[in-house]
Amino acid sequence: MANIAKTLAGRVHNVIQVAAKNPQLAPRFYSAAANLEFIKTEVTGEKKNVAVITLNRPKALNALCNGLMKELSTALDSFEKDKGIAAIVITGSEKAFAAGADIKEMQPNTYSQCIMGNFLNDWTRVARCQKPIIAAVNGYALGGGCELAMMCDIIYAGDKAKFAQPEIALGTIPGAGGTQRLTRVVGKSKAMEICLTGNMINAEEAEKMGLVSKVIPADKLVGEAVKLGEKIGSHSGLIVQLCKEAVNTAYETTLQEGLKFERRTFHATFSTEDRKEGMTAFVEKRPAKFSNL
Ligand code: CO8
Repeated sequence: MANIAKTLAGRVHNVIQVAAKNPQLAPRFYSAAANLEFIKTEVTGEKKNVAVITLNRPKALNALCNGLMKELSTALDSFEKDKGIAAIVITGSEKAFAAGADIKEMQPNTYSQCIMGNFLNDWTRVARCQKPIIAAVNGYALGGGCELAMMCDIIYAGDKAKFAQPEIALGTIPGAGGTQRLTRVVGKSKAMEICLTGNMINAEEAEKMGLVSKVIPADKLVGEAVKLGEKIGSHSGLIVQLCKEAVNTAYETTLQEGLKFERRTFHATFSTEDRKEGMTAFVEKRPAKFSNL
């Protein structure tokens, strides 16, 4: 505990020093940042409109314990409310995005405790976020780590990333999307093989099967994910939100219902100032200035 306090005090001190010398370079840390034990948060990008959440439990390869998931949910609550944030990046370390749910914490759980305590019910905050979330995956994304990445909207992988659903080797099955989201993304045969063997797949294979959208050298990964967040953030936040909802609807409904939802949402954009501004700016050959109205 004393070590954690010392590390946090050192980190805060360094941030204050950087900010004092170069205020424009200083990342915006949230007031609660000094109390975080399992994650780090920072606001970055040229316009300081991309939030980066770094899972920070190195000794356990970022295994997802209750404390970590609570801090992650709280950070998402605050970034979702923050009008200055356009996109969120979730990342880990070079060795591990997350090596799964914390097996040591789960080990004593009984069936009754899982049911009565609704285990994992509050671990899906990422999937409910209205703002776009990019997973920047370096190293291991195993079990719950892979599921956490799949709850995000876009996955960028470092070239050494490794994905797996190894729950089968622990005598259990994936509990937060490994049998469902993965199957929708990669198809039945591949998802079956991944879930029934627990085998790891590398970044290249993951890209080939559509699980990740890009493979990037490990040391450039977070920077590229932030750039992606900035690009998304250059558009209207209001329309980005509607567009995210429309793409997600493709996973939840039939093609006809989805197409109807898309068409109605498209029509609805015509009631917004940002649609008017976007098209007017094109016609007037100038950059659009969006207002989220
Ligand atoms: N839980 C708890 N501790 C872990 C975990 C984990 N999932 N993974 C690694 N650790 C710990 C190790 O116990 C070790 O701790 P210690 O030093 O105290 O012994 C430390 O991290 C370093 O790990 P290793 O020494 O094993 O490191 P290696 O480089 O030799 O191996 C591996 C790395 C291959 C990643 C290996 O650690 C491993 O196989 N880990 C377990 C992977 C796994 O089975 N994950 C699935 C867990 S079950 C699950 O995720 C259910 C999902 C539920 C939904 C979640 C929703 C978001």
